Amino acid sequence: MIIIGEKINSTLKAVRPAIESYDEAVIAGLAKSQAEAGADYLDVNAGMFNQDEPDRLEWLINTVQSTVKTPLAIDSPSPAAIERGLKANKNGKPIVNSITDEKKRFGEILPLILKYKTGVIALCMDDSGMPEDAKGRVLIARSLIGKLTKEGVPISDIYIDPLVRPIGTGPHYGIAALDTIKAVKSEYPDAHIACGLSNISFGLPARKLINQTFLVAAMASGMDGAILDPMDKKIMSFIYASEALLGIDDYCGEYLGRYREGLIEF
Ligand code: THG
Repeated sequence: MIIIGEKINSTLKAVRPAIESYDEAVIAGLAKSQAEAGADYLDVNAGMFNQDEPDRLEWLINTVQSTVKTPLAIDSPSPAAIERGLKANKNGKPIVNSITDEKKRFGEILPLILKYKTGVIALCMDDSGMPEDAKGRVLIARSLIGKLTKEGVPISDIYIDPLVRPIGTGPHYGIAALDTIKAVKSEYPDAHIACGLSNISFGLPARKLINQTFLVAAMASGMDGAILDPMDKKIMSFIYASEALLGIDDYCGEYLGRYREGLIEF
């Protein structure tokens, strides 16, 4: 599983004030703990700072890079903020989070992906919005993968986000995401999936139970990447157990290793 650590995000109540006050220790701490917990990428988001977003994002990235070498997922819909982030980047090949099939956004963000040769998370939405069902989402995934690869983006640099929406607001949202993952992964085995997991449980009690259960179903459907909290030992344990069960952890080597390190919790 490709783990994208979600904690350096200005929408989080505990994190926003640290960005507001340029508190390097808090951000560096989140970077270090997520990297040590097994994050492959660190998501960085300064979206709450509106017109100040490019400056704040640049500061976040410089702060992260002074602490860890983990590559970044630059989380913004704004081309100006994304480009500032890409210019500041020194931590290896980043992922742009995210592009969509909306005409304007696609046209503005594609040149950045090509210029900086980045990976890209592509959301299954277009100018008519977010399709309710998997059928509509898969059509958009196909359109995005077709256009991106035609422009020269390697398929293995594309991470399809199937859109995870709260099951509390629509009973079909779990299946819509799972069926999108299955269809995209069977049609494009070399593309990746990147899901924001915790949206699924928004508004419900015992959210972690829903997140964990959804994670297992999504991995069984072919999900190979997720944006989540890598410091959450239980969700990480579910990942290692699922990989062992799905035959993508040879002889349960990773599972056993994590167990010996005391990292398996249930
Ligand atoms: N897809 C893509 N990118 C994304 C998302 C997605 N980026 C943002 C988001 N969704 C994923 N990131 C987070 C970061 C933190 C939390 C959830 C998602 C989180 N939320 C708690 C909650 O909602 O209760 C805590 C809130 C708080 O403390 O303020 O921790 O889907 N491509």
